[in-house]
Amino acid sequence: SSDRIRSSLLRDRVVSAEAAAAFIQPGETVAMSGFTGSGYPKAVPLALARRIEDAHVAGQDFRIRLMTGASTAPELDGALAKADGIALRMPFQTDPDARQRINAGTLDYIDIHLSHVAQHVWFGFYGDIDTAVVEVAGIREDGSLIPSTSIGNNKTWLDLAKKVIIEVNDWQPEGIDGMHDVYYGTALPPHRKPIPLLHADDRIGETSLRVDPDKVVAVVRTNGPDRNSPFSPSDDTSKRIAAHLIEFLQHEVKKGRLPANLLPLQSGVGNIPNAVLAGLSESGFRDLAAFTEVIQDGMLDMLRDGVLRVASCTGFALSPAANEEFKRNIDFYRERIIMRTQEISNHPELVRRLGCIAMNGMIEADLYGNVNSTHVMGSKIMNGIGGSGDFARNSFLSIFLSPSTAKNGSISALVPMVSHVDHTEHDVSIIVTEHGLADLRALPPRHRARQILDHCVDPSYRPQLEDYFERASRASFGKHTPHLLPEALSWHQRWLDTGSMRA
Ligand code: 0RQ
Repeated sequence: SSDRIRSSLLRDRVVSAEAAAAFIQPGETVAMSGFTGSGYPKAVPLALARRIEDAHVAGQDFRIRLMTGASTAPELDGALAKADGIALRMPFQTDPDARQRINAGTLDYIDIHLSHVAQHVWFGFYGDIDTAVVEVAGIREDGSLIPSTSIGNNKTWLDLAKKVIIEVNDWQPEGIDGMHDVYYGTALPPHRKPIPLLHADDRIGETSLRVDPDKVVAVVRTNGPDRNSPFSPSDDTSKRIAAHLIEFLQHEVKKGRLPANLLPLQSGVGNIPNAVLAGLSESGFRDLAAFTEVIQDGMLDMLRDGVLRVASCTGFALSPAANEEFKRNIDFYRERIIMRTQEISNHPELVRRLGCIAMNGMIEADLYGNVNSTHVMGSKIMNGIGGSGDFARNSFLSIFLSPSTAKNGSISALVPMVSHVDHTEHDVSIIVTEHGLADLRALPPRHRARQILDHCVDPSYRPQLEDYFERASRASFGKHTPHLLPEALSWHQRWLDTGSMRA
């Protein structure tokens, strides 16, 4: 096929990954592409990790402050964490090596809403961006960049970085050209204007990213696959969670609170969201739309089967098989998928306007509907809040899905008080476990507790939670949101002490 680098100016900047990595200096703030394992740079981070290891062997200090769109892959987060090359990481990551260091207290991590990243950097909260490292699918004659399988914060990185390194990945489908919609209408307060997007499939921007060629210090050719998360088929628990949710959505349609083709779907990544998507297809829903961050296997299936008319996203998380399908039928998907910057894919203004149905996983929820998405036992971070808060607060329906227990039943996902709060009781409308669905809408706190006790908690923990609620309802200092403060977090402490939350 033809050369992906069609700008002669930028073709002259092609160098090896090692030569490109040499532009990055110790202490720099480096902003990279990548969102849930798609569209991240494949070669320069590995070369940088080797450079950092060499520096450490020579007794030199070499760490960077690393920003991305969201999670990346072993070749980026993994390699740089293993090399002890990251001083500070934001805004979201899922790498086991980085997680281990974060929880050991040796890697600083700032976990923020994904829609906040670009604007907080523009506001100057994070200082200067020294270097941007961005993967693209190609470079046009005029030097503009054809994004690859994620956009994330790339517009902001390219606009703000002092130096730019571009990776051109031949593995990405050339036919992806035209799928993107990069909005250049953002401004800083007090000069902001309404974002002119009224439907999930509106196009409001350009198909490529602009970059000042004078800032491009290196272009690197690569040919390597995205992370390709393996796909595990839905288990029984996921299917039961999905069935409760779908029954609820059908009920809402019958009541006239939702149209027959629902409202734009936002779906987190993982087994349970995949089961929900599969369940929607099987239940006869048609002509759906998605306004979401990540497209995973389930949404590709729905697009192919015509269940989903259109999907807006900023990145992908596909299995190897789904990735092949995506590349093979790229002309079909280009007509139905619109990729945006993450400040737009997750924009509160748009999520509120479109009235999304937000469906995300959680670690735990409490009697009153506060949700913890991030911290095990209140202190050990799992991944991060990601985009769940952007959608939870602003959606038409804010739904959280989880098995009722974790770690072989030694942990109840429904507890007296959450050990960390990401989504407050004010942001949560529905909680679903394999046992049932708690509808918290328009209910005061003690009625929300009743919903969770009656529908969500595992039977093996129900008497214990009933007992807490009953005693708290009698003895609490205030009766609005009853709690027994010395006991509120005792389930977590018991698990730390004994390995089980059971009394
Ligand atoms: O740990 O892998 O060590 O066994 O958490 O749990 O049940 O596989 O569920 O993959 O859906 O993850 C909240 C983490 C759920 C995820 C969370 C342990 C459990 C297991 C995974 P192991 P499951 P999921 C779109 C939206 C925030 C970001 C977000 C998440 C592991 O959904 O990161 O929503 N959400 N983004 O054992 C102790 C509990 C637990 C628990 C689960 N109560 N106590 N451990 N686990 N519940 C995407 C983006 O924003 C980019």
